[in-house]
Amino acid sequence: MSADCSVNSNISPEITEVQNAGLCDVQTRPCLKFRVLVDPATPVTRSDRLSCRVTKAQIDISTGTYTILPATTGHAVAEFVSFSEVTCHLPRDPIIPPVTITGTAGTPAQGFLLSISNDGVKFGKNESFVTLFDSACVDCKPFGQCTKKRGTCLINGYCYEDGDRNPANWCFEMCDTSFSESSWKPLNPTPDCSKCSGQPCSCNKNGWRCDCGSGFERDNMTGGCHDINECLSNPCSGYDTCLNSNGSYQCQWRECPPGYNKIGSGCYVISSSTANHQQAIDRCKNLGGVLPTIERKSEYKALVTALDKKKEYHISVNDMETEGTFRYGNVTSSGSVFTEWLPGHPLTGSQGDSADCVVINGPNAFMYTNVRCDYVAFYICHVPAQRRQ
Ligand SMILES: [Ca+2]
Ligand SMILES: [Ca+2]
Repeated sequence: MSADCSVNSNISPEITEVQNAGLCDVQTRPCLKFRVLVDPATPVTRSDRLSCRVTKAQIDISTGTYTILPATTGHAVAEFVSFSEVTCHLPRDPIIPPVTITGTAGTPAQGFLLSISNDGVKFGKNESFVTLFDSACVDCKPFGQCTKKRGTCLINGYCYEDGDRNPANWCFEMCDTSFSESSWKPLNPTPDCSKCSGQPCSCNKNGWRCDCGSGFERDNMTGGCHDINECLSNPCSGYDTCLNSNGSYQCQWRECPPGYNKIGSGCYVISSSTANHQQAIDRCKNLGGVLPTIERKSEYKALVTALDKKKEYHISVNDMETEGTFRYGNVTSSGSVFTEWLPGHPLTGSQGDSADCVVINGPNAFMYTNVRCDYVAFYICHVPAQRRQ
């Protein structure tokens, strides 16, 4: 062996002191590392092979003693701090505060024996003892002398303070030390679903939570349920009216579009303003309709009962295309056109040449009167009524 610094690898560092007398409360820090001081006579070497050896010890809090578990010995990461100081990493903390509790039993206190090696083979003779514990229900002194604190619960190996709820069964079980320090006191809560708008609620770790069903959505501010207004997304077809309701909606069947009235077998708007023939066509188009096509006398009779006998109304009949041949404005093929002409109408000759439109003439018993197309009158708009499927 040459006289270089590798000589030190043959020395096994002896621990003289452990951080905080070997005690670590998981309530104050994670307890994943311990600093240990080493006798300067057996110095630590900065080397890849520097390692800590860790052996688990089981602590019995009923007697305040520990039992070494030899089969658990293993090497752990060691960090070189100085020739007389090392940080040893411990196995992942076995003492988990009961936040992420599972069915697995915990332990409120856990011991470890530590020793150090410069070469990963030869370890110091003095093994040091460290104790990890949860001060929520355990008090510990060095060397695993742990006792349970009175007035706390230790259930399935986890600590709880008086009044704590079971995180896995929040609404129904509680640590009540006047009932038991080692088991849950069953609670008999009344579910509080008052803000859920009639929807059910269930328990989670924050208490009662609304289970908003279909047709409802959760209010992020209050946690309550409120009705979804489905009508805002226009779910109904045709002229149907959407009626929102609590948790649902309905489409109410309607024969005529909004603004139109059912008269006879059609849907009509009777104007309250006047226009010439083309303006009347345009205004009806804006209302989704057309000037009316009246095919049967029964329809004509029904319609005129809704009209004012002091007014005249544009309808679609005209002879713009062929003088003397009257057609519906929105029908190109000629066919039988129902007419109820005022005597002397339709106009003929030069009068007929300039009079190509027709109004229903209220003062003259609602008979068809041939007028110029720029004649200003009231008008009627029409859409077919919707047939129930
Ligand atoms: Ca609704
Ligand atoms: Ca004409």
